Amino acid sequence: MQNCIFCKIIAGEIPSRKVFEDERILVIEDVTPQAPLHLLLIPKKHYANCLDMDAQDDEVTGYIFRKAGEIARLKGVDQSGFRIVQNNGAGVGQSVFHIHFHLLAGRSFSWPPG
Ligand code: DGP
Repeated sequence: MQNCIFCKIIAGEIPSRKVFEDERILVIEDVTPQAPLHLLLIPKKHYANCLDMDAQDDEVTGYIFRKAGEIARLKGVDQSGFRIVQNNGAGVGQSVFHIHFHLLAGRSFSWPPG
């Protein structure tokens, strides 16, 4: 999608620090990390957020969660714990309207989230 920063990163038009990539998803380091480990798991297909998904998108979200677990293990945060966050709407902090999942780890986290 034109003017989507994550589509441009996926297309290689904007550089990123890549952690994993395959035909379905891209995993990169967040440019403004909020924890010692802060990754973004991004489906390559553009949709804004949960509100924009249809049935054919069901599979990729399960895939992302499984990959998040694999990456957490590889990064050594599986035992200490990690948080997955996905914002839907500007009112709760979504700033990039191409769905993505934050994987955060490496510090203590409070609940409820702020
Ligand atoms: P959200 O607020 O949930 O939409 O998260 C968007 C995240 O994307 C935010 O943590 C900052 C990150 N981000 C924005 N622009 C870029 C970029 O150009 N490169 C990378 N790696 N991350 C970006």
